[in-house]
Formats: sequence, structure tokens, C-alpha cells
Amino acid sequence: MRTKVAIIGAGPAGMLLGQLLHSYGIENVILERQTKDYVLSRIRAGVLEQGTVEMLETLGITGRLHAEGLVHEGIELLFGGQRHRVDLTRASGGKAVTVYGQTEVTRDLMDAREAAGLTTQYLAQDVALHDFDGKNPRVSYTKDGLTHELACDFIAGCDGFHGVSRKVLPSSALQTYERVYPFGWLGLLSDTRPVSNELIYTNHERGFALCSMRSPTRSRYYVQCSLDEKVEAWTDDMFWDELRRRLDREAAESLITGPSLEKSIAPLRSFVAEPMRFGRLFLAGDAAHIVPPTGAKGLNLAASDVHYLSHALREFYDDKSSAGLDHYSATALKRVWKAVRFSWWMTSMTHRFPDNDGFATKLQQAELDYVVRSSAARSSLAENYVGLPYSFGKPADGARE
Ligand code: FAS
Ligand code: PHB
Repeated sequence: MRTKVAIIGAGPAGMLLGQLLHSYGIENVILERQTKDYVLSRIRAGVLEQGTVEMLETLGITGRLHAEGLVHEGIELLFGGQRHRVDLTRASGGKAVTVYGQTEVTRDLMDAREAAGLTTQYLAQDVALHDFDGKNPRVSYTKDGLTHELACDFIAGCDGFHGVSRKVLPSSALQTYERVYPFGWLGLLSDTRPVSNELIYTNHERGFALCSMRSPTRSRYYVQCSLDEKVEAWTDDMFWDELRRRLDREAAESLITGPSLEKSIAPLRSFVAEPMRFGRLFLAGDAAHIVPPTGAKGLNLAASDVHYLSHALREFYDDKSSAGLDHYSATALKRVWKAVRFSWWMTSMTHRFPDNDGFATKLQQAELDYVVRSSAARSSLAENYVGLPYSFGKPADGARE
């Protein structure tokens, strides 16, 4: 079997890349080790940057997103028992975010891919990359007990943090940067009316909490927890009691509770692997970088990488130019690191660090107070939260996107 671009992973990065390449007339095949239902069962991101929505709009697949997604023009910061609204739209020059779950984005992309009759091999096991730094890259995998080989021009490693793509690179070829946070997020999904119309990020002495949602009738909540917590030890009632303790009186009293549809603990880390290109292999999304979800950037960074990579591949096939491919890593990383910084900053400002001394706590309070009182600080938070322009990815040397 042969294709132009072999994509490993049917998460948001792989599915979005596959659809964009198809829209450019560039043939591609996706290899996914799980089933479609398993991929859709993972509860992850909830907030889309405007740039991500616009990319999906170019594919003509945003009917459900615009019907069911919730446009949010602000978020609230809760600290010292007071809620402070940050008007994202006013502070970012008119931009907003859309609350629409990653599961739904992936479902829309999967439906579009099936409707176009494109090939996605689910349950593709033992995926292995060959000659990715040579002239005949190819990917082998086993399915239904048979070994298959997919010859291609390029391989897109969209297989997430635990995938094979980054791991096949010689350690001498990669420089990695990492910060592991000393806490996790215990998340709960429930079919209950959200406690607020907008997201509430809380800095409380007991720890961070986040009130989010998926729809007017489905809520998504998180509380910071220690790394040795086990989700089995948390009953729903324990979760609701802990969340209430971290909210202001009004929110605590109006919180609607109900049975959890999903409950899980996610560890938090910042991680970047450089470069994001090695020969004919290009990394995109969590395969190359991880951010703490505090800044709502993970899914949106996957879209950002795919924006640059899809344009570069289109330039290669249409204009016979490899300039975009040659600058992909530098261009993508320029924007990745700004999102890594923002996600680290939002996490540092809102979470309780076990080794925080009085000085660190005072700094947090000063940071929060400055953000809610300074229009300059609010604008900085807002332009990062709604998503920096993709042109921010342009390297200083003016390389093309
Ligand atoms: P993904 O991990 O989504 O997809 C990779 C795909 O590759 C998977 O389907 C996997 O099965 C497949 N794969 C892996 N190895 C393979 C192999 N060897 N062969 C074939 N296929 C293989 N981001 C936010 O913005 N907000 C959040 O609240 C948030 N919460 C999160 C909670 C959790 C528990 C996790 C793990 C992540 C969370 N994220 C959040 C980040 C998340 O949304 C990612 O950024 C997003 O899924 C990135 O998409 P992909 O790069 O496509 O990677
Ligand atoms: C979510 O709804 O899952 C969500 C929203 C915003 C974040 C993180 C997670 O910063």
C-alpha cells in the first residue's frame, strides 16, 4: 500500500491534519492503535481558540459546533472569596473562545473522514517507522493478525505523548525540556446545570479548582489533588464537598450536584521535544509537547502545529517548495513555547504548591490582584487565552509559515 502522508494517531492532531490534507487534495492514511469508540471515550479538552474554530470552518464541518458550542467572551478568577470577571473579548480586541468538547471535535472530524471515504486503520498494532530519515519512508503495522506496510512520502507523528513517533528518534537528535508539577487534577463530568455561565478558575488555600462545562446541561469540574491520590478513593459526594469548599458562597450554594458520568485524575507536566522534524518524520500535538490544562492550550496547540504542517505539505506538493517543511519545526516551536509559558504562568498563579512559603503565596496574591486591576495585564491574559495569531509562529528570520 502507498500514500503521500502516513499519519499515526486518530486524535485531534491526526484527524485534523488528515482532513486538511484531503481538502488540499493530498492523499493520506491514518493508523490508530485503539478503536474509534475508545478514542471518543476519552474526556479531555473543552475550550477551542478562535483560530482552531476557523480552521474547522475551512473544512465545512462546524454545523454542530455552531449549533451546540458555547461562545464565551470572558472567564472569572476567584481568589480571596471574590470573583473577578476578565472580559476576554474586550481585552483581546474582539476575540472569543468556544466551549465545545474535544470528543465532539474528534467525532465531527471522524464523521467527515468517513463521509469522504478516507482510510483510517483502527486497531493498527505494533506500528513501526522505517527509513524516516531516508528517501523511502514507510510504516509497518499488524492488524487482524497480518503485517502490513504503508509506503509514503512523509510520516506525521500525531500519536500523543506515549506514542512511538518521538521515541524512534535517536536521543542525540532530540533536546527535551520538562517541568513536572507536584499535583494533579481530579476531574468529574456530570449531567448537571453548570454553576456559572462562564468558566471559574479558583485559587483557594485548599487548592485550585475549575468550573467548566460541555453544554447548558453538562458540567465539567476539576479540583487540584496530590499526586498520590487514587480516583477510586473519591466518592462523588467527597468531590462535591471539596469543590464547594473551594468556591465563593454564592457558587457553593447554587452548585447543582449529580452522579458522575466520568471521574479521572490527570497528572500535570510541561514538556517540549525539539526539533519537531527529523528527515521525513514530522511531530505534531502531544507527540511533541505537553502543557498543564490550566491555559486550555493542549488541544489548541495540536491544531496550531497542524496549521503549519498542512500549509507546508501543501506548498511542497503544489509549489514544489520545501521551504515550509524546512521551517516547520522553528515556526511551530515559536508558538508552542508561548503557549507553554502561558500555561505555566496560569498554573503558577492559581495552584497551591506544596513547598510554597509565605513569600510565594504573597507573590501569587500580587499576581492575581495585578491581573484583575490592570488593563495591560488583562490584555496579556486575554490575548494568550483566546489564542495568539499563528503569525506569532514566524521565526525572527522571517521564515515563511
Ligand atoms: P492524543 O493523545 O489526543 O491522540 C494521540 C492518538 O494516537 C491516540 O488516539 C492514541 O491512541 C494514538 N496512538 C498512540 N500511540 C500509538 C501507536 N503506537 N500507534 C498508533 N496510534 C497510537 N487539553 C486541554 O486543552 N484542556 C484539557 O482540559 C485537557 N485535559 C486533558 C486530560 C487528560 C487526561 C489528558 C491526557 C490530556 C488533556 N488535555 C487537555 C490535552 C489533550 O487534549 C491533548 O492536548 C490532545 O489530546 C492532543 O491531541 P493529539 O496530539 O492528537 O494527541
Ligand atoms: C475543560 O472544560 O475540560 C477545561 C476548560 C478549561 C481549561 C481546562 C479544561 O483550562
